[in-house]
Amino acid sequence: MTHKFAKSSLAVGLLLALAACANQGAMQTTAVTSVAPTDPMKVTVSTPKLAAGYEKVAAAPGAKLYFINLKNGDSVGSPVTVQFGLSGMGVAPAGIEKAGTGHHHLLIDVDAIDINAPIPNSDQLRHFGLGQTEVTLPMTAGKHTLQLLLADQNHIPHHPPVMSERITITVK
Ligand SMILES: [Cu+2]
Repeated sequence: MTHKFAKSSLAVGLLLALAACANQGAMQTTAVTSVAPTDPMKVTVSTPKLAAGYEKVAAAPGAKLYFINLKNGDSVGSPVTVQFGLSGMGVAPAGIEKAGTGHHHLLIDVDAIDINAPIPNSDQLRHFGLGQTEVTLPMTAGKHTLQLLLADQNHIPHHPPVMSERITITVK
């Protein structure tokens, strides 16, 4: 009986400790979400077909693109590792036509984009045509916006577009 009592008071103690941790976690989360969200990028209205008649690849319903290791308001050192998360669709290299797939693009400090055209290729619009799902980049100090955009075998965004949230990070 005594033994049983000791066991249950230990369990209560553990529960209290867990509750205290959970509370602390909630308070920290509140502090982080007080960072103002980054203004969304200006995006053209997606059309199922391009002017030239090209039929866009359909996005899977509910597909989500997101940053695995970064969130809005993070401060990081250079080089910056960015991990690309995708759920509901698959990754395929550029040039490979397969339903429900695409490859990643990382948009750095991009304020506007035409999603009814192939994504241009530049230091600000980086293609991961081999099917890569992360990159480590040297970045200049200061604030930068990052956003992910999925595109098909021809670098044309899906319909509707599969985009991540746009986030701002500070590079120390
Ligand atoms: Cu591309």
